[in-house]
Amino acid sequence: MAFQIHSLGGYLHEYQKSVADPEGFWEDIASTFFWRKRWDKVLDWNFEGPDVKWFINGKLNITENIFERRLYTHGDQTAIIWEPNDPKEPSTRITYKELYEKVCNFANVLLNNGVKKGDRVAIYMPMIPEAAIAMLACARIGAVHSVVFAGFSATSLADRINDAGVNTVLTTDGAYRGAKPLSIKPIVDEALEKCSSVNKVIVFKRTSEEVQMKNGRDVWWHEETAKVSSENKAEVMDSEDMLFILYTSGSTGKPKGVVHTTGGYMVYSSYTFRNVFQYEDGDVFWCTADVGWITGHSYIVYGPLLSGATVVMFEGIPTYPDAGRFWQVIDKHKVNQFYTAPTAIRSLQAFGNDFITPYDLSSLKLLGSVGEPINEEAWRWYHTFIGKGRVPIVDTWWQTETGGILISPIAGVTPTKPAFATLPLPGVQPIIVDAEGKELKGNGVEGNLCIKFPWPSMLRTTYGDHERCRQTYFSTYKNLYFTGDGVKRDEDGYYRILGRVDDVINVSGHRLGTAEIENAINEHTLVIESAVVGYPHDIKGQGIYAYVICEDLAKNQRTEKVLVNEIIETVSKIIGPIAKPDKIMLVSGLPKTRSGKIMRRILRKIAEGDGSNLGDTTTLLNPEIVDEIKVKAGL
Ligand code: 7RM
Repeated sequence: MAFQIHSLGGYLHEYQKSVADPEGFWEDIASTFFWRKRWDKVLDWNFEGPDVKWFINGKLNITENIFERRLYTHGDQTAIIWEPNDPKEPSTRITYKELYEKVCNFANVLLNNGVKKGDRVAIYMPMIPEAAIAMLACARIGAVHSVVFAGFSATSLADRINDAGVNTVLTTDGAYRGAKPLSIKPIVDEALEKCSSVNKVIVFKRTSEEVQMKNGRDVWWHEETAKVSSENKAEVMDSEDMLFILYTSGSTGKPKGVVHTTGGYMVYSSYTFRNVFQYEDGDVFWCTADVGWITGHSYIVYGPLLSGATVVMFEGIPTYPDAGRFWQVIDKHKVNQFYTAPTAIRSLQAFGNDFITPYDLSSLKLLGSVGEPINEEAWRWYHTFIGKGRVPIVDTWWQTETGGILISPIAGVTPTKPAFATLPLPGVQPIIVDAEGKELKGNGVEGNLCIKFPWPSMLRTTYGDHERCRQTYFSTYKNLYFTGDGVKRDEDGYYRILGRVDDVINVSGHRLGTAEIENAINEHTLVIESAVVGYPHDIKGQGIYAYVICEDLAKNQRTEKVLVNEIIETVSKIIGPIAKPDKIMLVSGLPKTRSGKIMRRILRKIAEGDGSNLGDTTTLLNPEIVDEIKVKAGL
C-alpha cells in the first residue's frame, strides 16, 4: 500500500510532512482513491462556525472505492468471515464479488421501496453480514444511514428516528446473542408507534420467530431482494455529502447525531486502518465491536473493506458458550489482528487462563484496545497471555466525533507503553490546555485534550442542530476542537488518556451522559430528583451510581428494594440495559450549591468510597445532607 508507514523514521517523516503541509499530505493519500471528479481544493476550514470541508467539489461513491476499484484483483478474496453466535452453526465466507452483488441488490431494494439520495435510513440489526450490506447499500444510493445499536430500547430508537426524520427502517425478526434468542422486530414496532416519518420497514429473517408484519409498511428482506437485479450504478456523491449519522451521548440533553461526510471519512478510515493495524493483504482482521458503534463503522465496515481486507464479523458475545469463545474464534479463523475493548479484556481475565490454553493463538500479529483507558494490569495480561509477550498492543484513542483513530501506536513501528495511547497519527495535531485555555507546552504536563487542526474524518455538524455542535466542541476553547477528555503528556512526550472531564461516563466502553440516565430515572413516577455519577468498577471501567430522592415509600406501598428494582427497569426500558445503574442510594436530599447546582464532585467522592477530602461543604445550601449520605454509604 502506497501510504503504509513501515519504520519509526518513516513515521517521523510523515508526521512532519503532515504538519508542515497538511493539504499536500492528504492530497497524496486521497489521490490513491477512485474519484469520479477530482477536488478543486483540498481544505477549507474554520473552527468558529465550525465549517470544515475536505476535498471540495470532489465527486465519488465510497462503495465504488470498496468494489469497482478492486474487483479485478480482489473479487475472489474473502471480504467477510461471519462467525455466528452458536459455535455449532457453520461460519460463512463472503467474497468481495459476492458482497458487491449483495450490496447492489439491496441498493436496488432500497430504490424500489422509494428510498432516495439524502433520505435517512435507520438500521437496527444484530451482528450479521446484512447489517454491513445495509450500510453499504445506503452509501451506494446516497441515503444516509443511522445505525442504532440493537441493544437500545424502543424509546431510544424512536428518539433517534425522530431526530433524523428517518423514513425507512432496516431490521430483523430477532437476534442470537448468548444463550437465548432476543426479539428485535417487536421493539421496532413499539418504537414506530411514536414515529410518524417512517413508511417502510424491511425485515431480514434471522431467527424465524413469529413477528407481526404491518400491511403496507413492513416487507420481508428475502422477498424484496428476489424482485430486483444485482446490478446497480452507484450514485455520484459530493465529497461533503452526508455518509452517515451516528448518535452519541454527551454531557447534556439527548444524544446528538454526529454527522460524517463521504470523502474525508473514506480517506481517513482507510488510512488509519492500514497504518495502525499494519494490515497486509491476506491477513484476517477481527474487530469485536458492534456495528452500532463508531468502532464497528470505521474498523469492521469502512476502513477494512476500503483496504480490501478480510474481516471477521462475530454475532455472539465473549462468554458464550464459555469465556474461551474469543480465543476459539481466533484459532478457528487464524486471526492476525484482534481489536477489542478493555472491559472485555478485564472480564475474560477474571474468568482465568484455563479458557485460553486449549487454543492456538500463534496467528496473532497484533492486539488492539479501544473505548476507554486500559489499566496497566489488563494491558499486561493481554500482552502476556493473549499476545504471549510477542506482539505489539495498539491502544487506540478516538471518538465517535473523530471518525477514526487519532492517537495510537503504529503496530511494530512506533513504541508502545502500557496504558498509553502514545503518539498522534500523521495529520493529527493535539494540544493540551489548562482550564483557562492556555496551552501547556513541553512534556510532563496534564490538562484537557484539544485538537488544533482539522483532520479529514472529523464531524461536520450534529444533525439538525449546528449550534449544538459549536457549543459542545468548539466553544470551550477558541479555535480548538475540545475532546472532553483529560490527558497527560509524560516526560517522553507520550500521551496517556485520563478519561472524561465532563459529565459523560464510560461504562464497558459505552458512552453515556449522566444527564441522560438521570432523565430516565426521573421518569419513574415516585422519583423526585436524581443525580448520577460514575465510580471505578473493576470490570466495566466505570459503574453507574445513582442518588435518588423519592416520594414516601410506605404511602406508596413500596419497599426500598422494590423501588430500586423498578428504577432499574425504568432505565432499561428508556435507554437500554447498558444504562442500568449498578448502585442506587435513596436519599432525602442532594448536596447543592446556593445557586441550586448539584455538587457532583462530592457525590463522586462518596461513590468512590472516599468520605474524606470532600472539600469545604459549609457553603452548601444543605450541608447536613452530606453526612446523611456518608452514613448511608458506610463511610
Ligand atoms: C472509539 C470510541 C469516546 C470516548 C473518548 C474517551 C474514551 C476511547 C480510548 C478512550 C482512553 C482509549 N468512541 N476512549 N478510546 N480512553 N483510551 N484508547 O470509543 O465516542 O464511543 O467514546 O471513549 O473518553 O472520549 S466513543
